[in-house]
Amino acid sequence: TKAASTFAIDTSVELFKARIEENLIHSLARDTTTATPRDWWLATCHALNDRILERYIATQGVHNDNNVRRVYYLSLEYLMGRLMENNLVNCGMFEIAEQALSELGMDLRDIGDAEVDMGLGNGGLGRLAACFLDSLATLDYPAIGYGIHYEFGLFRQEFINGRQMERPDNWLASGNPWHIIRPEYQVRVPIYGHVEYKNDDKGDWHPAWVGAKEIIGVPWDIPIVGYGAKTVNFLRLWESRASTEFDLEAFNRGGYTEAVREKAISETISKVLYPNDATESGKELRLVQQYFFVTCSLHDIIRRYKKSNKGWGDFPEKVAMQLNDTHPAIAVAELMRILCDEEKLDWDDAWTTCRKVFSYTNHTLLPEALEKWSVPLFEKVLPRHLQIIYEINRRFLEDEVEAKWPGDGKKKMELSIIEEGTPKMIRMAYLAVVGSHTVNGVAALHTELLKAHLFNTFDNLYPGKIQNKTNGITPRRFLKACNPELSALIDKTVGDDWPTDLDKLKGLTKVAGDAKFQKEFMKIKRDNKVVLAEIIEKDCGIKVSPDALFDVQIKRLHEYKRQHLNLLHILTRYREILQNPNGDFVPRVVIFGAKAAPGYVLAKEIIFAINKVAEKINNDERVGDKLKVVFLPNYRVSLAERIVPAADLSEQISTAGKEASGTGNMKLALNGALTIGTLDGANVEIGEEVGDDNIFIFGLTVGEVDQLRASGYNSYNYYNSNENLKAVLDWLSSDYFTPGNPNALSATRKSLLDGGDPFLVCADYQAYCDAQKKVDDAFRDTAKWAEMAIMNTACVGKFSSDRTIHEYAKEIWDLEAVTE
Ligand code: DL6
Repeated sequence: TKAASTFAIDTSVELFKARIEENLIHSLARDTTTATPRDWWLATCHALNDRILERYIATQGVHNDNNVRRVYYLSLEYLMGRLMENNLVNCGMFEIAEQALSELGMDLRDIGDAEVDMGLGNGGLGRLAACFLDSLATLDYPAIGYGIHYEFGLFRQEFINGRQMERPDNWLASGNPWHIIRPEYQVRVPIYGHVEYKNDDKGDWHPAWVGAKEIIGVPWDIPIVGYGAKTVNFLRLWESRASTEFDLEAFNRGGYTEAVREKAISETISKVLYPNDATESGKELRLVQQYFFVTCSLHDIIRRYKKSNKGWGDFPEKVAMQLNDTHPAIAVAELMRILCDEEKLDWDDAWTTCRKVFSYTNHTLLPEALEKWSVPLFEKVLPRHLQIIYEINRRFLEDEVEAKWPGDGKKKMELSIIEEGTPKMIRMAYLAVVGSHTVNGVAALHTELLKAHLFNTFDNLYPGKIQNKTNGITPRRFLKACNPELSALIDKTVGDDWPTDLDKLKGLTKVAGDAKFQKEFMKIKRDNKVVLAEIIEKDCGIKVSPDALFDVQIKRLHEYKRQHLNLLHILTRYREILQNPNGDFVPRVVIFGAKAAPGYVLAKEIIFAINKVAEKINNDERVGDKLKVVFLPNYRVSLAERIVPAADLSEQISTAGKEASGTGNMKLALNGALTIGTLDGANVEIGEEVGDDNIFIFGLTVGEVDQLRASGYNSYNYYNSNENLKAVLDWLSSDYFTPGNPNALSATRKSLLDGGDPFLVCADYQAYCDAQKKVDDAFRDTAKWAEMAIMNTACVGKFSSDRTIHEYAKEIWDLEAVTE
């Protein structure tokens, strides 16, 4: 076994400089006088990569030689963002690179802007996967992520006249220095076809999947560098290719274009990420994507297992697989197919194996986000898997459900993986629950609600199977790298080991009341606000004052997240300013970042409304600096890294019971923003950690939401009895914000009144406005605000993804760290 420590990371500025120059010439055919920022970025990445790949080889050597147990994270999404800065920080090379580039006349931050985000995810779920990879490598857990090498990631968002336009995200266009193609591990994937029964030598009949089309999966590997660069794991992403370059027959007939058509269809599979964060209703290509990456990954896992092991007995000893939501849940049926049809295990042994390796994370309670596939579609794409799912279901209902509730047909209907109806539907969440040994929610409240509602009967059937694993975020990217000044202040105050031991931040509580520390802390916040103000001016043409309160709501646009509640408060404040132009208002900049799913009409109308209201307010001289509204286009990880360090207030205002956890809430609190939020998702736990005095909680609780609904919610009652609410809603259907076009913004009002207000915006409106007044009062007292902000940074150590990953490793995966 090669000791991983044989390879040291470069530590000298001179050496690194030489590497950059060498790469400019030899990899990019440039010298220092002709290089563009993109060339400098690539040369720096290549220089760093040399070191990373040595560590990668060392880590994989140790893992393979010792035949270690690994966790495989199966996820359709990874929102990685940019990699250069993060890799430099994790390799301990950031200052060296900064110095080397500065001696070469370049600025590290500037060249870093040449890197296009790797945006292969929609939002929280994909970013969580990326944070988990960072923590797994940092904590030396043997882990491999599997997913799809989408040619186009999440769309680029532009605003034209205030409306969202989607543009393709061609993230590979300027080259990618991080991924390595591995054609030797390509996998052949059968799909479509039908099932026939074939006779074996002993006269027994066996199902055989025949007539399938074949596609090829080619893997690309991205090294994942842990903090300290001891361990380098990797993310393996599958690209789909045609199994034959051309249909030769068509080609010979002169049908050149037909011949190429087949190839193009196969390559469509990994072409584009579906841009919905919650739902994807029944699209065949989406099912094909799920199956494609699952079967490629399973075959790869099995190939690796067979290299070092004989038979199947040890498979559950060596392999743990985490299903990130139901998107990879087809893996349960696919592993059964491989074990029974290809490897000839009997059903019971295969099933025992399956249940020992899989575990499943649920990320949502929204009914429309719970994946179901219609049986006819499923049968067309995966005929053999449909049979297997029916058999899993039959045994589950006849053995387990019958044993627990004998003769109870209703329970069987309720728990069946197949939902009756026309057409019948396959409930993927149920398949995942039945096929896994453990199921988890992503925050304490979410897990409680899973057990009380969605999976209540499963919780009775399998007590203890459903666990909580509260989400976390990596403090390397979301504090150390994105907020270097604050990090340096923290190093100076509590020592520099907090990036891997975030509870160390607790030490800051001692200085939270100290005037000198408060001054330093708030000066850094202000400097970060200056940087963000420059971005706002550049991207939106709006000048904002860094002395105003920066009020931030950054997340996907969704009714349940209630950006429109924020809009109603903006309108309320605007009215107050107009009614009392000389009033003493706390200046505010309300900042939004959000993409709407392209087909989500109301979400796009809400974006339009915010942009139009912003335009009016920002140009109203009576308002001046008292209120500015900014919608930054194309919200993405790298933009979040600029917004988060500059935020004063974090908007976490979902309807209670709807946000599974949230992770933006954690990033903002860690960087000293105070939360205004409902008792939803992880807000509850953030409140417990920072204390009631350091958070602004408002609104209906889950219990109150249920009660209100049960008693017959009518938003008109609030509209008719609240003068301000009535005024701002009516304002939206006037032509005040869209002169000459009175109904241009009325979609929001309509959904809140005639549409029944499904997310109780009207019910929470007054409590929200009251809480915003408390925010103003707190912000006026600068020392008090500073103390509260410091307390937030100090008290959110729990939300390091290292804590989350340790819990998964211990309580779900039974995984040991490997350090040679
Ligand atoms: O667990 C990560 C993240 C949570 O923090 C968010 O609260 C939740 O909305 C999000 N869920 C999804 C839904 N996707 N599906 N299905 O992205 O997960």
